[in-house]
Amino acid sequence: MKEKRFPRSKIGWIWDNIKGLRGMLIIAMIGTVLYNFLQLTVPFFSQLIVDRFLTGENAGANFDAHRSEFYTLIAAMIGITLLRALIVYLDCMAYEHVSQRALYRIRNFLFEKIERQDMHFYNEYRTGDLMTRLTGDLDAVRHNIAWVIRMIIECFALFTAVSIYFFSMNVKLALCILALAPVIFVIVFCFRKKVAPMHQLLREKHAQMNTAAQENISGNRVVKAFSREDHEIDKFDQINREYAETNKKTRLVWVKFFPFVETCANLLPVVLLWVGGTLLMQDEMTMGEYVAFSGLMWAIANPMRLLGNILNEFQRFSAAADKVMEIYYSEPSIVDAPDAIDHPDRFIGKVEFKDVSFSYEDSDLPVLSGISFVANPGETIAIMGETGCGKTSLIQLIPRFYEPTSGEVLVDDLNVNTLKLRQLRTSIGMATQDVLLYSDTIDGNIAYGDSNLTKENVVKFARYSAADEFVSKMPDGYNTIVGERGVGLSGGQKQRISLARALAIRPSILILDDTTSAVDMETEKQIQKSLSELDFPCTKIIIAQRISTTKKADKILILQDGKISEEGTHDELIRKNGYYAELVRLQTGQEVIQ
Ligand code: DGT
Ligand code: MG
Repeated sequence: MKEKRFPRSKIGWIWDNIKGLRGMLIIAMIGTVLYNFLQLTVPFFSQLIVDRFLTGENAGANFDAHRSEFYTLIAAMIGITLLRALIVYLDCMAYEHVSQRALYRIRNFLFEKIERQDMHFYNEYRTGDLMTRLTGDLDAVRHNIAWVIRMIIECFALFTAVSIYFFSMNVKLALCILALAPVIFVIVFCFRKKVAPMHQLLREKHAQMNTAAQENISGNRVVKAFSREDHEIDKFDQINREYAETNKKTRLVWVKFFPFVETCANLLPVVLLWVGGTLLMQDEMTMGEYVAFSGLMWAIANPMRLLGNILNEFQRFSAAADKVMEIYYSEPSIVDAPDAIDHPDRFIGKVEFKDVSFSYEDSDLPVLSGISFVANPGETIAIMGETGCGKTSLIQLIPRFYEPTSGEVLVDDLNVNTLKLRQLRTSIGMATQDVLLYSDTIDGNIAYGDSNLTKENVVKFARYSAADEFVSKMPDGYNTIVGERGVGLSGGQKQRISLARALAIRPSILILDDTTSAVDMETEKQIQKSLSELDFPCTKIIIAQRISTTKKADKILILQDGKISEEGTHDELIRKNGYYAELVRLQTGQEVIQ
């Protein structure tokens, strides 16, 4: 897998995202060190008590003479234990707070990034994969702040504190015990090398599973229409199985290494008994010290055992962070030019293509070549042509969804790439070929581009698009909630809502991509009449298949294989006796039969 380069390292990136919370995180880290050092106080006091009051030469006499000291030590042990519990509690809260805030921030930032991306981005990334980045991957990042960082400090602090304490008590025994540490490091290093690619693979499988689920849920109608439920269930089962297998394999990597670590950890008490016992017998250490060593043996063993787990989680974070940072640092290629022209006034609505050629970034095939035409303010331009000839691609160049490979697209005689995207796009009302409505009320959907739109205006635009009639018949009228992608509405109804939505922003340029294809002839006529009587100036660019839609246009463009093959009014094109005339013959023939 190729290594991605980002402007910041993963830790630097987290650091950037906890701005304002850094103080709290540092205090939390100090807290972790503190409560781990406090762990040593109990064995330390135990050592004192054992040596003075339980096993020393004058133990009995000491106990009688310094009874209050004995109780003070016991009380101190209880007090410190309680204090430690309090610090652990506050510490966990602080880590949780910092990690949740960072998660919130990064998620909002990512969402904004995704929202502002261009079409190319959406062609490249699948919804399920993006969703995985926004949820599972980000949670791995949060877990890294809340748990992994804390555990690393905890292990390190505990190990260091205990090592210092051990050395202060008995250097020989401390050396013998810590001699095992390098072995652990070698094991853990080998483990890291093995497990890192596993986590990357696991993360990919997770995204694939989410993509499969998402595509199936949103495409459930197609699945049902073709009775492909069993096939889809089998397909999902396969992906799910691969994910589960990869998950298991990743977990099993540690299981292979674990026995070695466990053997080292289990050897610690043996070393203690052997070396410590010998030293005890040779009077080179006291019984209290032996008890302290024994009581703290876990503090050496536990970090050893935990290291694998920590590393595992860190690798999970690392794989997830790569994916999150890829979006975090991605930049759309279509953005405002640094010296973009400010155009706060309403556009007059002149659209001009000057020798425009275009192909999609991911393929070399030319989609449009040498396109030139002018749509004067207020005119209606119709674009016709067989499927796949480049009609949708052409109109997408006007709001700069894509950029031409060569040539210029101008609005009001200004090249669109010199305009501010926001000003350009809010001047264009677009009803796309693939209608997408939001899970909202019909009212909310129509007023999508202008949330201050009054109720009367919503109705007015619905009338323009011949939607009022069917909407007002619905039990909840304009308050009817439509499901995702407009479930609950017919194709023609969705198109009419989408047309009302495009009109509601009173655009200078209205672009309709096959918007009345699913509407009956009668309703279409009604819509055309409304469109010619709009109460605001508007240039209309209409893609359609029906002659009845395009007949009255000021200019009809016929696209063939990405080139304009015919251009003119209805009468002119009939006289030309080309593709358009043939279309008229074909369609009017059909209309007569109807
Ligand atoms: P329609 O809607 O079926 O009547 O067809 P048009 O005329 O709207 O065709 P259009 O512009 O969608 O597609 C023109 C060509 O470009 C066609 O060969 C498919 C290809 N194409 C469309 N969208 C993309 C895209 O996002 N990426 C790539 N690589 N090719 C695309
Ligand atoms: Mg199209």
